[in-house]
Amino acid sequence: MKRVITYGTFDLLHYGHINLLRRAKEQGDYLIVALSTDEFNWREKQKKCYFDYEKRKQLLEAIRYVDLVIPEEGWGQKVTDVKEYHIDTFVMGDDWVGEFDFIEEQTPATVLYLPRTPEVSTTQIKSDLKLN
Ligand code: C2G
Repeated sequence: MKRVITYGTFDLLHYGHINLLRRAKEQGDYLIVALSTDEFNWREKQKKCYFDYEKRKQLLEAIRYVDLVIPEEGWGQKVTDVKEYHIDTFVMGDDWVGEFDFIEEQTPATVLYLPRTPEVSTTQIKSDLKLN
């Protein structure tokens, strides 16, 4: 069984996220999503989510491509996660290109950056909604 992991906030879930999750699942048989906790988002990304962690987790668990959702509580957990869950492929959108190459040096996993869906983002959705 080929195991894949990806990380993110996934607030205001949209088709860009779904495109990423679909392609991540195509890399294997089992997809784990490490979902940023509210505390991590605020402390490390200065992001205040519209939906809290439990709601964002509930939405992700309803997606056919997603097999398991675990909390992302800090930047430093990725190597441990990859080893603990016996991950074969670590996937992120290419806005992160290069940022996680160390995973290949420190674990047996392959790192794959996938093209983002260009025209949609949670930030854009929030800004558009303010205008209407
Ligand atoms: N994404 C995408 N296309 C978009 C928007 C997002 O492919 N239009 C991808 C991102 O590249 C990322 C994933 O969807 O791989 C989740 O996006 P975010 O929720 O914005 O995640 P981010 O805040 O970048 O957190 O430790 C890593 C961080 O937790 C990633």
